[in-house]
Amino acid sequence: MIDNPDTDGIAGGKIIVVSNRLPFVLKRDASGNLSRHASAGGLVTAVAPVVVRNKGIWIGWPGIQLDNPEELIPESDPNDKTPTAGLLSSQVVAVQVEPQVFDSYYNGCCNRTFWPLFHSMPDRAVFSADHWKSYQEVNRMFANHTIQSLRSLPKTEANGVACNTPLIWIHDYHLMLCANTVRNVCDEMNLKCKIGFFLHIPFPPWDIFRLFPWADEVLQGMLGCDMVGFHIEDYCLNFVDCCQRRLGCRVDRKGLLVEHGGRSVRVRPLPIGIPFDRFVQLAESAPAVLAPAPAQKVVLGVDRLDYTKGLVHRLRAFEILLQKYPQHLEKVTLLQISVPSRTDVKEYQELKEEMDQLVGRINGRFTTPNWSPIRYIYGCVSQDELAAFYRDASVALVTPLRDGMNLVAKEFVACQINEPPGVLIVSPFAGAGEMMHEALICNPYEINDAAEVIHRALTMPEDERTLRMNYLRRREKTHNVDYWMRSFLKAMGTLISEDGEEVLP
Ligand code: GDG
Repeated sequence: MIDNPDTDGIAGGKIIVVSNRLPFVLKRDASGNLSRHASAGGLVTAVAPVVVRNKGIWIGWPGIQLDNPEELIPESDPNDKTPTAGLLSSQVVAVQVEPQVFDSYYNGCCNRTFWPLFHSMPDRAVFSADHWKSYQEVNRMFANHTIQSLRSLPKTEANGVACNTPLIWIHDYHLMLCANTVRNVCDEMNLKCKIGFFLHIPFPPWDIFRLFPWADEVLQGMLGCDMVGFHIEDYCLNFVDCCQRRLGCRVDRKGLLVEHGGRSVRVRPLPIGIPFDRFVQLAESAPAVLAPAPAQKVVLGVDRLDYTKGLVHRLRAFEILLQKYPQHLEKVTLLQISVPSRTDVKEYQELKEEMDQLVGRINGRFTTPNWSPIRYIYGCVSQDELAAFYRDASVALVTPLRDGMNLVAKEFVACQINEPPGVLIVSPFAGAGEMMHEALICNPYEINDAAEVIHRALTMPEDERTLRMNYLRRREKTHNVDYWMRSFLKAMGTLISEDGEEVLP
């Protein structure tokens, strides 16, 4: 397979990426001027450079209300070092949505319905016909922009021939209806395209999914694609199962295929990776920020402040550890970084309150004149600081109650460049727990056992730590974010081989 710098192996066609957010955030200064601000994350790191090189298009919400639809998006700064450097404003389509509709779509349907439901927490899910109407409307808007972009692409020499077919890649639970609309319009207008979708969160089992009152439409929306990708096989099987039971589709569980509307839709596990080498470089150059006293150990947690991440359970487990194993008193600190998230949503405000109280209670219980058990950062740290934390921590606690993949587990192992290395603890309910077998696996609901696992990590012999970490690092280095991108193109049948042939999915 080639890594052609001109085409990235995309067989002749252009790529159009569609995601809720653009790969950068727009901000307006006091004089009203707009500027771009980097947004981190696997999607941007992997996909933005491909869109730049391929002269593709990115469609998304810009993060603010523009003055009018014609207001120009600024070009990227010539000194820009982020993955979106060189992404021309002509390659960016900013989707503008009326604030009230956006709120109902985003804070309502996306974050109060799909997010808890797809993380198998139905008690937290709100089912509202108004939110659903906004979701449909916003998905239609994204689909219309996608069709306009498709029509604006220059005609290729052999228009309509498979190798020149444009590729549309839609992302995540915000846009599950988009593909079907795009496909229907393309069929009517005889426009050729291939459509792929990737879900970054889990796809729930049938018994949970069926609770959603408009479940048919969600499945039909996704089945507008040629290929639907998930992080792991379990989510693929859940999706296939739901298509069969809800829509009566013929399915092939082994081959992961769903027959729908006379087409065969491929379903594929495509576990996301990280820019491994970039994290290694950061870890090599980042100055130390933790200045622990000799023989002090840091147990690290890094998460958006989200109820799926198991933060309350984690703090309770740490409290039990200190109570049961007093040898860790004054020797071990839990450093928890909690990035503010979805602060407009009630559940998130309540979680913040609960965490504040719990940290206060545990610190009040154990703190001595020279030591506090928990250092709690409610905010965001820089990439350099994050890499230094990952590098210098003895243990990383990645214990979500449910998580599509979890990139923190992967970033931690990439940054573990010191000898002897630390220990990763990961929940089996994260996609990462499915594949990072050499980590210590810990059920976050069982807080007594979780305390035992943390103790085991803190007392693990050096040779065992090294052995486990070597395996973990080797896998993440190979299965990095570029590998993920290539796997997606291959699954779409759009990756060309060295002899110029398309690589069949
Ligand atoms: C969704 C799915 C899936 C965190 N704190 C800081 C910071 N971060 C960065 C981490 C990491 C990212 O945020 C978090 O990624 P996760 O994967 O852990 O979680 P979600 O945000 O929930 O992502 C998830 C992912 O999509 C990709 O498909 O793995 O399952 O839920 O990259 O480094 N970055 C900086 N400062 C911080 O304080 N700079």
